[in-house]
Amino acid sequence: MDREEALQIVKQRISGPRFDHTVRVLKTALDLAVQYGADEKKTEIAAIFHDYAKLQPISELKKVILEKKLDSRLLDYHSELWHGPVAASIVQEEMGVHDKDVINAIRYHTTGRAGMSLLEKIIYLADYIEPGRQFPGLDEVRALAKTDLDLALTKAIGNTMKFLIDQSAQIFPDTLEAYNDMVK
Ligand code: DGI
Ligand code: FE
Ligand code: FE
Ligand code: FE
Repeated sequence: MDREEALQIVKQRISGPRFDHTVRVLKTALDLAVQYGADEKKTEIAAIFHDYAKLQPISELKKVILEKKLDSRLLDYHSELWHGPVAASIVQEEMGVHDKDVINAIRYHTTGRAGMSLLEKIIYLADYIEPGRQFPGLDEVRALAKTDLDLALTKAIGNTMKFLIDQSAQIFPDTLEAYNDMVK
């Protein structure tokens, strides 16, 4: 599947601001891929599809998690975490994308996990620093991304955890494990 075809498929499901976000993530991820030596074709497909399930109703996301036997722990955590694993499942089964690394980059783009691949790191970080985002500490992460991918990712995951703790929100185990693995 080429870039234009993938963008057309995604645009049918997530138009408007969410599609614009996807295009910015694509651009940001490709810049990171060039800089850090990741496969550009894989980066393209992962970035374009990462939020494919973002606008699906929670009830539909839940249905896919149950039917496709995705990580059942997700159901005990915030529904915000469900769209990555569901998108990964749909992209694998319906779009014929079978590259494990691409599928994992989509699946773990919200939480991260221990032992992230270069592509997984790039998609997580591109989603966090794309130019349309603005939250505290973002300029520091953007600057770090230009020189040190791992340091930037560590900051991004740490900032996300601080944000969750400030709201007394639950932290999904993969998020914590990603952080612990990065600072090890
Ligand atoms: O889909 P996007 O908005 O582009 O971004 P995303 O998929 O990274 O989702 C970001 C949201 O996910 C943000 O509000 C923080 C939240 N999040 C990330 N890790 C966790 C989490 N929320 C909970 N409750 N627990 C987590 O571990
Ligand atoms: Fe997302
Ligand atoms: Fe993210
Ligand atoms: Fe996103």
